[in-house]
Amino acid sequence: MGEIRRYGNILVYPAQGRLIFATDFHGQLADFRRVVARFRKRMARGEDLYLLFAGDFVHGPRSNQIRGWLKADDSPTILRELEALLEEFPDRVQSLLGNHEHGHLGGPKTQKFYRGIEDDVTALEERLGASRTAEIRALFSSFALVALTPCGVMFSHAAPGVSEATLSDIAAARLDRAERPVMELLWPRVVSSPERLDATFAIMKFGGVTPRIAVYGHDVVPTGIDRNSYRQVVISTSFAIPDRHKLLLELDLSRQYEDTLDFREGVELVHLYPEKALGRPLPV
Ligand SMILES: [Mn+2]
Repeated sequence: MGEIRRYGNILVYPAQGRLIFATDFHGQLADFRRVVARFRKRMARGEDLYLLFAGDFVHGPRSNQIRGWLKADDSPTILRELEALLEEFPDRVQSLLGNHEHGHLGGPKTQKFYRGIEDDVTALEERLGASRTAEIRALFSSFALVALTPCGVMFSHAAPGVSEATLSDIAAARLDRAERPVMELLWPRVVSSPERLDATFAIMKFGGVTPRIAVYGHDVVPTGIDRNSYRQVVISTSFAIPDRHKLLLELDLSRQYEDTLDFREGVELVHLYPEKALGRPLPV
């Protein structure tokens, strides 16, 4: 079996096994548990499996914002269960930093739910108390910024519109500040031009592999996936979309993906709630 190598803020996956990618829970506990249950079940069967999150576990709706697909904010429970999962599977479960976690380390304090009141970071830290806040800051400090795979796919929290940084700048970037390469990986909703994407992929070349596809979360795609590009794709696993559209990406790390058309429904694109999406359960 292979193993993940880590160079500062960069994770590099092996060319074998399967990788499940899920992102952007924003305190939606049932979705998080569903992903974890799937992972545990398959690990118990002895699969060579990895689970990669792309951050934004925290900050959910205020009580008066709960309606429709927005469930109560269970961020504190998600973080507890995430810590337990990371402890149980240190070589198999990883997370990238989201902009909402970055706010707890020194990045901009997000105002997704607490706009006009305070901010999401302060609200959660008050809820957690001082000692627990210190623990979750330590947890977030351990997150990576980018995950690279030999199959041609790179992962980040947001659209990776990196401009001038080198790979070693990104590997060494401090997470407790709002430095440019960090902000360029945590905030854009799309890479704005083909040239910018080419430049990012060139920067992310590692071990002879230049990424061909960027996969990220951050934005909310109501249908679970934004397929507007062959080279970059948003996956929505949880927050603010109907259960029937909640989506995981699952890759075979031993193969090569040339463009997003290689992501097939039911193979790479896996419904979180297949029984709601397809009217029947999938085998796993
Ligand atoms: Mn985000």
